[in-house]
Amino acid sequence: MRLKIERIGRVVRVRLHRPEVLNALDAALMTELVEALTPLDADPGVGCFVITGSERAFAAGADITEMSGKSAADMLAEDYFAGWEAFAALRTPKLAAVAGYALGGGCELAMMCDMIIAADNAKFGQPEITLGVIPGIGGTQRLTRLVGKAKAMDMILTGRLIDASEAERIGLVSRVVPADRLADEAGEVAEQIAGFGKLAVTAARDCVDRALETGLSDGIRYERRVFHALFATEDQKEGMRAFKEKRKAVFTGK
Ligand code: CO8
Repeated sequence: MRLKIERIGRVVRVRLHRPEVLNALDAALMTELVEALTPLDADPGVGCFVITGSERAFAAGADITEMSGKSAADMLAEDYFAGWEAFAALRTPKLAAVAGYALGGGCELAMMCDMIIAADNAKFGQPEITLGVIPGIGGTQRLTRLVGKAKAMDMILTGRLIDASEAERIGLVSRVVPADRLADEAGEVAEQIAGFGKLAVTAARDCVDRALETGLSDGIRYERRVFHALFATEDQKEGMRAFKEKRKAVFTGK
């Protein structure tokens, strides 16, 4: 087993567990992750995923040992790592809680999540250029959209690692916390998100993601239609009624 999965209420915490290789991401880990999370994604009782690693490494990249012997024909025939798209497409919010190394595919995995919370010892990087290749699980595309061309080129062309405070400054991560607070902070944020109505949460992340793919006026029109549609939900009625009654809303995801 390459994963340790624990469900606490509406939050599912997934710990990558290949300590002997700093959680290097191989095809088996990818398959295990997608197979474990797909049914949970469809479960209305699950409101947030937390993806995490060890204190030393979130993930030190794609598994170089597994990749090194492959030919271009192998890569094409297997469509190597296409399964990560299924992870990115999960609709339940995904929080990456990153301590230690998040390099190459590890940084890309964190960027596939909706938010990254970093421990103060976290290090992010896209060092693929040092191996004679380039990021291949979305790094050239997501990093550029998240932090802009200047920093993306700097990281991808030099392979330089950045620390947590630089990652926060350039907008790659949402929050930085002391390493011994990481699990608690991620758990609290996940619980908060999972406590809101799943329809509204799903709609909100869908609209934010749309901003990375579309022009402003199309994006605003899209947002407005989604906003209108949420008025068909019980959660909207409950949320606004609870506000007027000065009590905490109880969302049902309907
Ligand atoms: N793959 C396989 N094994 C790894 C990896 C990895 N990515 N990273 C570390 N390991 C192994 C090491 O080989 C070592 O094993 P052993 O004890 O048997 O020698 C063990 O983990 C511990 O690592 P180190 O001894 O190197 O630990 P250090 O603390 O000295 O260094 C580092 C930690 C800096 C993280 C170092 O291990 C390192 O540089 N790792 C590689 C980082 C890297 O280059 N990552 C990018 C990989 S390429 C990638 O992600 C491309 C994704 C695109 C694929 C798309 C396909 C379509």
